[in-house]
Amino acid sequence: MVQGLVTDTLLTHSSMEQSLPEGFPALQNDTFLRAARGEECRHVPVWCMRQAGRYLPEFRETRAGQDFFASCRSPEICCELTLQPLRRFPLDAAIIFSDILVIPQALGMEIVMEPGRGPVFPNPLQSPEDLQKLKPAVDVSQDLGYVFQAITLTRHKIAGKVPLIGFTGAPWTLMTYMIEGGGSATMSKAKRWLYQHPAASHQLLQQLTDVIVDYLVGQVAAGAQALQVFESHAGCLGPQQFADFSLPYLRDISRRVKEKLKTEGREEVPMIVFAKDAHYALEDLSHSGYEVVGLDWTIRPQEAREKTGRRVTLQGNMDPCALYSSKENIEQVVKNMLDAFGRKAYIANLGHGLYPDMDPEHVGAFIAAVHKYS
Ligand code: 1CP
Repeated sequence: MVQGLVTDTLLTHSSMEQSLPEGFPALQNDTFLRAARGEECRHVPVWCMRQAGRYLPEFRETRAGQDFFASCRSPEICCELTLQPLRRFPLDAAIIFSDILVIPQALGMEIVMEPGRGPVFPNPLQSPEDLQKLKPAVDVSQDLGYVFQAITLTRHKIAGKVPLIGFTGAPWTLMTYMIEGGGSATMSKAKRWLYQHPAASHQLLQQLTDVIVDYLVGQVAAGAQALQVFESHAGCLGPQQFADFSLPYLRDISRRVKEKLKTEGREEVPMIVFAKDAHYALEDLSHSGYEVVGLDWTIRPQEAREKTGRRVTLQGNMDPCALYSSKENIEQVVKNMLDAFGRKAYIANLGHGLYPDMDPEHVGAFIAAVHKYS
């Protein structure tokens, strides 16, 4: 009886600790953070975009029968899904399980996850008048507090093994989903806005930027040790449209997040910008206030280094589909990649996320090869 009471008290005490964004266990592996800051490292750090994903049988099991956004709203499920890849692989960072579309949701838009099709907005934005339907202001601690709770719980449970990355979608990428109503090959509806309704487009991008800044600061307050901004749909913009509708907001985000963290007396965390297929913007991105620039696989490492100089750390960029090749080939591709990037100011990763049909053993071969050749 007494034993039971003692155990109950201990449990309550430890679960209380895990709900507070303080008293986190000491970090044991800071290789990823050191590389992000351009400091000397013992080895090249490695993580994979979408490492918490459907290619893992344990992920499919945990997610089974659950609505996707219900999973996103459960700190316990997010924590479990985030930790799963760490149990299998010697990764140097974890990324919190969530989704970029939680922001349009917080702005009042309905989203359903259709199996086989992905996220769908039943009522996408059709004309500038529809902007009035969005919530004029988002209180991130109220509307996205469940993400912060997931981060805090996960940072405790990770037990200092590796740093935890928080993330967001960038304004343009979120705008494409809000207008297209889901994935799209051309993004022509969203791009039509840029040409026909530039003022309304800027209004929407600014509104998203304001939410994103608070959201990222909230993630750091909750325990995130680095932040990645996903501009996944940069590729459908040309250089001029990127300069007009993406870059100014990416810059605003890094500047304001850093400023706010400073004002609130919080430690600055490294920020990563991943603008997929935006080769033409690499030089500008290296001046945009992010410590790390993520690369997709369509750019040569040497060219990326030339365009970004020594201003930033580079992250990437193996073609995810190389994981369909033999383990021997994966090793060779990784060795070539490390030789080409060099081992300083570099974080090994894929050029985009893992796909559901990828073999976890080949993911393991990728990670092992980075360790072997670094
Ligand atoms: O049921 C499921 O598990 C659905 C698959 C899935 C997963 C695993 C979706 C739906 N989202 C996620 C998690 C997720 N999404 C993470 C988790 C952390 C990790 O990386 O391990 C992250 C970082 C994201 C970010 C995300 N969501 C992006 C940016 C990254 C990228 O891939 O470019 C984008 C574009 C999305 C939208 C989204 N969410 C899900 C799908 C299938 C899509 C793409 C839809 C489309 O454009 O067609």
